Amino acid sequence: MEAQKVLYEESEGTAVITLNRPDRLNAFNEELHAALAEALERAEREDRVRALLLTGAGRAFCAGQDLADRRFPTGGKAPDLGATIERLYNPLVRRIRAMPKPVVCAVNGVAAGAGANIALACDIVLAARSARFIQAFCKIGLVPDSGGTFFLPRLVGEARARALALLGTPISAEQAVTWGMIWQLHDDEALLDEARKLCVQLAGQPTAALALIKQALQAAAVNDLDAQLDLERDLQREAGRSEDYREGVAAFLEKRQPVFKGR
Ligand code: T3D
Repeated sequence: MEAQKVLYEESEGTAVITLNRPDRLNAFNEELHAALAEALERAEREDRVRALLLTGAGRAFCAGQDLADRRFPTGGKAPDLGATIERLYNPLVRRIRAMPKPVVCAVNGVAAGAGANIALACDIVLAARSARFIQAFCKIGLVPDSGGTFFLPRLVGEARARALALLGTPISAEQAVTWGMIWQLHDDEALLDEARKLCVQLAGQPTAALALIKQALQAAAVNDLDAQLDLERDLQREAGRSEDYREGVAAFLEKRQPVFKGR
């Protein structure tokens, strides 16, 4: 029987989604894209899921597009990569960014090309000490996609983003933390446990408010201060009407732990 391209498991309010083509370093082919889209849709739909954890099977997180599917005969017609970006990669990045639940990425090994940028699209990124991030596109004559040209300069600054994109130099997990590109690094053996713990923590938080926080931060990338202040007002109005806010204030005043329901 053929192995599933994405593994899906739920526990303690977390959906663990594992890219599962380890022999190809979890490179994306059509099947992996389809399975990942389905897993993300499922995690979004299930009310009991309040945080998502994305990781890879084997020694890599993801090596980007499967280049074996991009072989074209000498003199043959070039593939329309714009079409695959439009149909597969852009919807994936948009889905992660718009996910109304926190998405944690545990980068368990090398993350190259679209694999690196999909990790950076997640809300909180942890990496194994042995992980590397590579903007591999320039090595094969392509442009960083999956939001790389958007996320990178915002995360690490223009100078570093330009060098990373133009040179394709691998960045260690340690360097990525030092530059503020990712949140934390952990020893390889500890990474998944730490990522699961983080997800359990997030799943116990007022997750409806976390969705609004994601919305505000996403909008801040394009808004001016006035527009952002207006948006904060509107989102705070919405948050203030939630059951979780009521519970949060009550628990604080009663000096007890809150029990949030994500509503
Ligand atoms: O096409 C479109 O639709 C547009 C969208 C593009 C998005 C993109 O992501 S473009 C960028 C594609 N990715 C790359 O260019 C990265 C290619 N891979 C590498 O540079 C290296 O493999 C790594 C740096 C990721 C890891 O290096 P290393 O030395 O640890 O492993 P390796 O020996 O190179 O790879 C192990 C195997 O995985 C090897 O196969 P083999 O020899 O054991 O049969 C290698 O060919 C295979 N592999 C790795 N990456 C890919 C891949 N096979 C197909 N596609 C890959 N991307």
